[in-house]
Amino acid sequence: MANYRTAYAFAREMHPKTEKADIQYGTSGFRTRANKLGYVMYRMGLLAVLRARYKNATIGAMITASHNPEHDNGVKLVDPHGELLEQSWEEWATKFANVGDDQLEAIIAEIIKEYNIPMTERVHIYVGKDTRPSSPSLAKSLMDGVLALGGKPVDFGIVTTPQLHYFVACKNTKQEYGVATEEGYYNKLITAFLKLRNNGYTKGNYVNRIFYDGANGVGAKKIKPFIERLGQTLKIEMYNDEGIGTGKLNHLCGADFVKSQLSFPNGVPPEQNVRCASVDGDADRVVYYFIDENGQFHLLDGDRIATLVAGYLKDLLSDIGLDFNLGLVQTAYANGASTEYITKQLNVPVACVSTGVKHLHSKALDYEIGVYFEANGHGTVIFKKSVKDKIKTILDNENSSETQKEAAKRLLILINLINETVGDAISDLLLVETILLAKGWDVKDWESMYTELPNRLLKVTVQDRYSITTKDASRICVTPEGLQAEIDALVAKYNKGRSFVRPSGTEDCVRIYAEAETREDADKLAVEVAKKVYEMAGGIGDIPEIITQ
Ligand code: G16
Repeated sequence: MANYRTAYAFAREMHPKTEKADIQYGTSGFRTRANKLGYVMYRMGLLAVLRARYKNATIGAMITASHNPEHDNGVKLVDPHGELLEQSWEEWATKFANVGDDQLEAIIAEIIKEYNIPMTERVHIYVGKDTRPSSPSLAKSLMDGVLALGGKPVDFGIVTTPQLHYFVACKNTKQEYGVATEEGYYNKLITAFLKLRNNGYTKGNYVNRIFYDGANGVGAKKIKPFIERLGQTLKIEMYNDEGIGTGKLNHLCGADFVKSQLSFPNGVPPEQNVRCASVDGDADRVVYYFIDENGQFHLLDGDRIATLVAGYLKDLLSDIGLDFNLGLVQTAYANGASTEYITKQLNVPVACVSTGVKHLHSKALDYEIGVYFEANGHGTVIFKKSVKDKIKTILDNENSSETQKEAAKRLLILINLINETVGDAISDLLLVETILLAKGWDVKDWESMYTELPNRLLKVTVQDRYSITTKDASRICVTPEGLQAEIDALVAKYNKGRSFVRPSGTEDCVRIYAEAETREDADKLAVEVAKKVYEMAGGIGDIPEIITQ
């Protein structure tokens, strides 16, 4: 009792609620202007301790606003296996953030009663932060909350989001997943990667050289141990590594910029046919791209990574001679051509879920091997323990052929290269490089797997983005009434047209997606739908148009 009374008193004194407007635990935790978040962080520190005690495990808290501009910040909580906070607790997070200072004591008592939470354990909360100038003070607020309820904050300093997820998984598996340190993370990935390259690092059209855009964030800092230790096996040329506080984080660079603007990021030299990769502000997504001999930009996004990975896993499994229930999870943003390729060419079932890693991750758990990727480059692969165990038996079985054993060995190493806890830009990049080398492919070979339908993303600012509600994994707009019928009418004008709209969970805007048979049509459809949203959902500011860089 004394514990949370102290927390309550401390909150009033040190971290009073400063904002009147409610805030919601969205697609990826809380995310807004950094100067509005002090008390929210403190309260998430409290909630993290309660969650850790309830689960009798270490919980993580990552302070980041990922792809958002530098002035924003945010926090997402990480559950015991390294996955995102369970959805039923998101409601508690939202309640905790929005109650008045004088109601905080009551809500702590309510959650303790509801879950019968023992208040004696001294639980650990792992805290990580990105490179935003606001992150240190927000981390301090969060750790104040942890301490106030008698938890023990463990500050990992500046790390990528996937590193923090990895640390939490390591700790809660008693280091079975790996060693819960940065060095442990580097060792695990680098060892696996080098083993997979020990037969050489060039083959066919594959060249062991890439350009890497660090988005002027933590992804630039944390690629350095890889650059040093991979040496000639993969020559990574890094760009966009500006210092902290320069205002350049994600500015005209990074995965989100490249994906949404369909253009080269600032700072990366446009050398013809060189594979380039951009990560986002907390290095949990990656997209590839290149510029061809005609100066044409080509994007290889999360859909392309998903198809490459799923196809390669199928090949390995067929060499091993084992048949597992392999499935792929996408969102409505997945290009229609990728879904068709996966279902028809790869014969892999595809599920479509709402945007947000949490939705994809939990759906992927339905499969023995679940591959999930959002088109924006966020994704990974999850393997059931029974799958890993069965693959190991191939190695031990004297009747297994050399081909079977080789493929089984390779797959087990590949699993160590993959960060199964969450999408990880660096791990995904190393995975892509491994597969391209194995196939002897350059970017053009990779791109030729299927022909993508041209598509366009746009944003519209409206008075209240939550006035847009959707269903069927965001593919149908429910309100404002009549908007879906208007979208349907616009889509019908274009060959292979498809479009949907949804409120962003990370930015104050409505997102528009459109695809069609030609680039011109995809762009036109996107603008027409965006204008409809602007008209019918209370648009503010500029009327949407395509701005090419
Ligand atoms: C977060 C989520 C992603 C989601 C993205 C955009 O990414 O982790 O799953 O796709 O936001 O979400 P929205 O369209 O709702 O703004 P990140 O990389 O920003 O953390």
